[in-house]
Amino acid sequence: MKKILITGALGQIGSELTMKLRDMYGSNNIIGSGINKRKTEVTETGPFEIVDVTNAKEIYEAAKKHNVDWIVHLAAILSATGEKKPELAWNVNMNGLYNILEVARENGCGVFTPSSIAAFGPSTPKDNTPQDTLQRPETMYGVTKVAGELLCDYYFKKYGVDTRGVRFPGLISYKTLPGGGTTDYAVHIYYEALKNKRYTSPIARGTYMDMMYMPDAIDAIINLMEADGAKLTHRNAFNVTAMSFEPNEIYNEIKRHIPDFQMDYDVDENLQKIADSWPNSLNDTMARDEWGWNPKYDLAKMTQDMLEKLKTKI
Ligand code: VAH
Repeated sequence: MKKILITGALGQIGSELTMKLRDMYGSNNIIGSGINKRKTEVTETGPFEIVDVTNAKEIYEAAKKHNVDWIVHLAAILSATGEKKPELAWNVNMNGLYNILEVARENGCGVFTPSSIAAFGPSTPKDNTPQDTLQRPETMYGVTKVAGELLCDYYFKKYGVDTRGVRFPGLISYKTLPGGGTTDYAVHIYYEALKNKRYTSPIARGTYMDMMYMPDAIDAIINLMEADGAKLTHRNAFNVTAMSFEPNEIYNEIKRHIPDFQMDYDVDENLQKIADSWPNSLNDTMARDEWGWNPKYDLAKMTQDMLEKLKTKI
């Protein structure tokens, strides 16, 4: 039976992944952790540890106490916050990952940690971006993601640590708000459409970015972790995507459900500079071929579900 330690378990991905894995493997086998603790279903339905990933001892003690065989490492500083606080982003994203990999090496654990479309930069082919291509990101977040991919591959090749990851696009969900991302607009627009029937987009019309609904992201993590490692040619990290859209397209899809919804633009130049440096659309053929990646939600199906679920939440 898998015993899994999840860092960043109170975050946008962690809060949903922890509950899904507890349903699958039993609550006591899924240990949530975070830099602090607040009362949520994650802290109340199974083991939870206070872990600051920049403190190797805290990671080691949590991994040893629960005798885990996998670490899902989600704690990170995202792109927009990373540009405001680059030193913090380097410390959490790089030193935190190094600590996780060292604990995994010493304890024989596997490690899943996500990369991002942010691992690509302005010189990367923008459309149908290949799995193996130029990666020269110009954000601190992107630098930590490329370096993180290389570090995870190093630990696999040099020490045999079973490291796996995916390059996530923008993730959209209704349970836990994202924090500090460039793609957060694609979550906030749903809340504002329901609450105020108005939204001002910080991202310019025509700015395409890859996106994915959280249920598909959770399936990607679980399916890659469950995949037969012997059949993986790539490891860190797989391109995965479900859709690519620009603000006017998500606005029009929401408008199909809320006809008097209005949107205007007040472009945030810092966010726009980051968004412009990322691909328009990824090629995720390798993930489909090597471990059966197959997303279920497109923009229409996601919008239907997001609005339905948020109506009961707001
Ligand atoms: C961010 N949501 O905006 C994250 C993600 C692809 C973007 O890495 O920073």
